[in-house]
Amino acid sequence: MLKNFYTRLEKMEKAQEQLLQRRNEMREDGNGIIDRYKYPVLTAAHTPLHWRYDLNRDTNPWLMERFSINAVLNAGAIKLHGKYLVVARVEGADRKSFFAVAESANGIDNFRFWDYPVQMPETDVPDTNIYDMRLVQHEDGWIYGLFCTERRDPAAPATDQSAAIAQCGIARTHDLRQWERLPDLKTGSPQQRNVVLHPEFVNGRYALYTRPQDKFIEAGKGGGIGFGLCDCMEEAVITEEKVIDPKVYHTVYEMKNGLGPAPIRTEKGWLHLAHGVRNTAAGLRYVLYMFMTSLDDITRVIYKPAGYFMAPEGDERVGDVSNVLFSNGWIADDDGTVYIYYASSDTRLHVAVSSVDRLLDYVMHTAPDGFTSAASVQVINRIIEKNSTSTATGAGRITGASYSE
Ligand code: M1P
Repeated sequence: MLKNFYTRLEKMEKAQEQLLQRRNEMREDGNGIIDRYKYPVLTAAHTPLHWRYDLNRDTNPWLMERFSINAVLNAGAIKLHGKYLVVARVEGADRKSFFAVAESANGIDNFRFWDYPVQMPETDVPDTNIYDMRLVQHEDGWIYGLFCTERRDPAAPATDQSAAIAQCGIARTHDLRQWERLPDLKTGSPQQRNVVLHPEFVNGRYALYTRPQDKFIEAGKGGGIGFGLCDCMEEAVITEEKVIDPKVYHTVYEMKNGLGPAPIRTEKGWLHLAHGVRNTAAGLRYVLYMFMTSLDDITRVIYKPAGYFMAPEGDERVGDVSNVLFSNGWIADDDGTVYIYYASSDTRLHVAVSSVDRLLDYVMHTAPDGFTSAASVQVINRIIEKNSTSTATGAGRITGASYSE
């Protein structure tokens, strides 16, 4: 038994080290807008063995897993002191999520969790479950982490053990190690998820993107991306919430949507990444889409390409909650590279890479949704027309068969 303990432990350590040291490779099938990487950057298997196993052979002679990790997903992201850091949502086999920081030197591979997960301080009403942190380096000097705090609905009868209330939890830090918990955000909405702090003051006030919702899953009369201002973060209250990006019939955000990470400031406007949800016969489908808001009025959407920016592909399609892509973290590097951290099917975390220039080109030069099939065909026809008249290299290549009498 003793021999077996050490042999297995050695094997497990070796296998994990190989996983952590594996170089990631850019896939070669990019669409010009983004490049995906071959391997997920974080999975349950990346979590430290010393979180999951009691490594003392006297108290754990079978080398049993004492705490199982189910998934590593939706991560906030930030670059600090030259390191690419993600605050991942780690979910145990007990279904509870918590936050844990993992760091990498290049943003695409060799992510390693810090020794301890984040011990998030509580408010007076303890959180049952916390998840999906948006990290924001605010111009007030703090790094804020806004996340979803979920608790059982106190009004639900004992027969209903699934009714929950989601609200926005707020914490701040300077180093991702020591966190100061602030009171939860107060808004008029019975449910609030996907709340994001804008990195700059707006008229001296804190600006937040919200997602008002009537029920825990169903948006009801809410469901768009909202916006509101508050005077301070120590007692954050939004009295007026305005929807700036509503859900719309027969789009990829027909059922609900929510902002992803905090927007990136560019010289043309604020770049936003969001998720849109629609219902299908196979259940909800979550995809990512982008839009841009004006620098003068951050509530005004000035560009919004039709449809999705990224949707689940290949292995990404399957997991605990299949057919889901979700992103709440990206990093715009000094050289213009943008690292997009996205989770697939609520199971694992990936990275895709683009640049501010490419994203601006995508957002500003991709046709907006025409909301009808006929409008979509017109967009294609305009592209074909351009290709048949253009003399630029690479164009004028219309080789398909055409109908003639
Ligand atoms: O399961 C998909 C996602 O569902 C929720 O997102 P939303 O609030 O937009 O419905 C969140 O629980 C999210 O964590 C999860 O990935």
